[in-house]
Amino acid sequence: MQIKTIATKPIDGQKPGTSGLRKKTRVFMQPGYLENYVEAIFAGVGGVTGKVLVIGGDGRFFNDKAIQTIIKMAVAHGAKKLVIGKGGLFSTPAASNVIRKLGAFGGVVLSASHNPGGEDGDFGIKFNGSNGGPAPENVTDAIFAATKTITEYRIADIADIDLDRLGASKAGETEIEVVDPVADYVELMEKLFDFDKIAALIKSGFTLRFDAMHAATGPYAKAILEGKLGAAPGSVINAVPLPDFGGGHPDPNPIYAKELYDFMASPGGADFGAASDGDGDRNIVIGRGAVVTPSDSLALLAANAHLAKGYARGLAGVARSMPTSGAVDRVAAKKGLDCYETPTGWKFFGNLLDAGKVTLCGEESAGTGSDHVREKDGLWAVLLWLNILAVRGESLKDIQEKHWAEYGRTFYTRHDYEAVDTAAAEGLVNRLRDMMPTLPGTKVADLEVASADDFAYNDPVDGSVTKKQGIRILFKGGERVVFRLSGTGTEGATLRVYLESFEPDVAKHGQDAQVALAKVIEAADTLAEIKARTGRQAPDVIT
Ligand code: G16
Repeated sequence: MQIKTIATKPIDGQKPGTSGLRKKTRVFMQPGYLENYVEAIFAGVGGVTGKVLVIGGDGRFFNDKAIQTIIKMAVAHGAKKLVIGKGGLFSTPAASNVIRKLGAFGGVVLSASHNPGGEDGDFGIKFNGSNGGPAPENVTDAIFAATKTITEYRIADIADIDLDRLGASKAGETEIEVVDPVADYVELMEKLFDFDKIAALIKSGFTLRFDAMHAATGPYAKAILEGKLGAAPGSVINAVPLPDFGGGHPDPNPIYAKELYDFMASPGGADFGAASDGDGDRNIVIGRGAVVTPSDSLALLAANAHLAKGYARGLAGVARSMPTSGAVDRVAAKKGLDCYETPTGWKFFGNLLDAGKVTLCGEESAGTGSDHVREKDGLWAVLLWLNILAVRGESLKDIQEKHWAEYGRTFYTRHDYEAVDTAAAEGLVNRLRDMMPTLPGTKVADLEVASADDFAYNDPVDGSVTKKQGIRILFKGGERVVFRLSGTGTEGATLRVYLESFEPDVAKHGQDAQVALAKVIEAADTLAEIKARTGRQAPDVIT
């Protein structure tokens, strides 16, 4: 086996964002682009010689080719063993599970998550550490630093591995094993949830529909929902992962998962609907006549998780990202649980989970998860919901309304302005930052600003400090608006505006969130001059 050392030069802009490096697929396909970044990963994590690595992705266009390159580079670096999902597939949570189960050094996960795929779509790559979670900031900083000093990369001159054939082979010192990506995950879910109770619910006539959006979760959802739990064949739709996600956009929001939302709103809809994203870590759940916001889902799961066997012992604590609504805080307060507020990015939950401080975490961006892996987990959330529905024997709508009656309802919405001119978006945020000291006392749209700050996080486990994580403006009535720029977009800047208000009055819980939040929305636009500065009259996506 020949190992080639290829001279190269640093490539600008290989800075990992909220979740690894995400770029246009064509950018990744440029000669040397992927190779440079993989070499930088290997350098940033301290080398992979003699190490076990898990490799897989969400199956999007270029996934297969990228995996072959990564295999050859890991072989050239003398990795001990590479464990690869059949067909090059691993959902993000399944990869996290396998890393943990094998005690691997880490994993390379290929995905741009909810971003569209295809040659003209997006691609992404991230490194997960031995805890199964996304690399923390000190590691992503080291990887970025390595991209700026790289002079060469190493790659083994070997034939492509047949990713469709299960089994082990050897290249140089490296054992390469292609494994079933689904089996270990199914086993883990069986340990956490009462499959017999969920199966009995389904047998009694309860119907469900799961939209896998032609992405990574399809095979897992088929195996569990239809295979193990007895849901009718066809309950899992768009189940086959495709390189272009069937021409769709694998983001389970009301725009891109419209097929599911429309079905659930129709007279023939199911009792329970759910969808996940490109790499299977996000989820949304819908009941008959009830859409659950991700922030509410976290709160409801926190209030009810003990009904599933894997969480019967109760929760150690809960965590949410800062822009996620305060609904879960109210559950934590009532149950006497610690509640942590972290920056956006699942990597920030890793230390809290590893230290046993929290059991459940969640984000407004359709992510919920627990200490069973170190990633958010779409199908896990769906199964926890089904377990709760099976035990309580009530509809999702009833459960949600009872929850609001007990804890109050936190109205919540996120407005996204996508592909905005980067200078304009940065200018908007910088201006708000400059205005912060003078904002308290300002009256706007009938609301009075109580405080304004730029969120900073002091990690209670390792003491690291992360600054500038979003401008928070709190109003006297408890309403809140948060402004931040996305770290996962691949075109211009995406401005995210997170809006919420708390409503204790049950009589008002039935309102539409956009109506209930009208004043907060108006205040946000006036304060930040959103329309004028972005040139947009309305958000591109409302969730
Ligand atoms: C990633 C992160 C999440 C984050 C989301 C959106 O998720 O893991 O923690 O909430 O991006 O981040 P941003 O607001 O910066 O775009 P995923 O599902 O895209 O991997």
